[in-house]
Amino acid sequence: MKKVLILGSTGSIGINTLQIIRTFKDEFQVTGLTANSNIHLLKKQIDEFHPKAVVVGDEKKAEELRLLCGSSCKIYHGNEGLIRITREGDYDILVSALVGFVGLAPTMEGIKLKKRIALANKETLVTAGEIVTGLCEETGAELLPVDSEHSAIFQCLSGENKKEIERLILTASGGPFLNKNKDEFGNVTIEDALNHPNWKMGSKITIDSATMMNKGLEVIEAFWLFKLPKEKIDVLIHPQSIIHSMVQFIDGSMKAQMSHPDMKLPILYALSYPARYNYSEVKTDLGKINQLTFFEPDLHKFTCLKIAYDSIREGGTSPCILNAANEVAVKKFLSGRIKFSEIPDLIEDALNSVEKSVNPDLETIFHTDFKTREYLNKKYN
Ligand code: MN3
Repeated sequence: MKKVLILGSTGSIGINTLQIIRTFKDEFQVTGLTANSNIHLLKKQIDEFHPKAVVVGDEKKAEELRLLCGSSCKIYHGNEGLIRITREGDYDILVSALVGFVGLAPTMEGIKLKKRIALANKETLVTAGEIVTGLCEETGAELLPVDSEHSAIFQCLSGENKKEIERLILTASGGPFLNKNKDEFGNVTIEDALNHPNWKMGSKITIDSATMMNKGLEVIEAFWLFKLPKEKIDVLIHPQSIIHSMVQFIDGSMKAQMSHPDMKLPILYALSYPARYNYSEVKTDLGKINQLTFFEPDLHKFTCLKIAYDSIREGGTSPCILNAANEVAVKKFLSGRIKFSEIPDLIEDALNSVEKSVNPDLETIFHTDFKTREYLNKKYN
């Protein structure tokens, strides 16, 4: 029986992870859960899975939850609570599914303790890829990708020699605005942007899919996970989202991993690896899908993807600034303060204005993240 701690249990990845654990009750046991504000769902999860400890966003939420739960489990709160549960918690697998930069510090705690990390938090590798992968090598912690693209590449590379890889091809659905012209981007509404054609996800990542920043962040993650030169990581639009990514080898052969788009599959693989479990909930019938199409992304239209590529080329704290600026810009778009078309403008402004560092340590990364948010929040209040 593997013990599982889920950071972000009321989010989309967290809910799907619990669905998998519900199906494989004899294999996995939940020992810890965390949620930011949705304590009513967290209460239901506590009643069903009986974790030993949970974390909520702040003290007020912790008090509310104590009234609901009594003393059935330990309740911590805030960032200190996240550090405490990852440092002291009793677990084998850390499902790192918090949204945003806040996921970095608790994930590092799991790596220090040599746990298996089922990584769904993009920011961990985007902002601190060098430090995080270095620490994994040092401690022997396993980093298993939950994101469907990286899980696909990880599966395609099984049994292969890294020296024989020609290139990685991350597929992208293209999001809801694939067929819109760039000059229409100024008028798209929040509802339009939240309406993803293939994947049901949280609001931050859905907006990132609409701008294609999501794919940019994934290219940066792939660079750190698979340690290949940046030139060997390509993006291809594949609107059906059946092929989750591909690897091309030096002999010209390609491997692709396919399934109906459902996050439960990469989650299950990250939990069960190296085994595959018998699971029949998600059916893939290629006969019904009829056709798979592909085309090159338009970097002029999807400026965010181009900016992300540039930031990997620049390295250092550039991806950290990119990430923080994008988080701020998406928040401002979702609260109606800026237009969809202004998201890349804010990110470029931050990349041109916030002080950069070539070889950052963890402290510099936290400082740069803070400075980027401060800069944009002051300027675009
Ligand atoms: Mn993805």
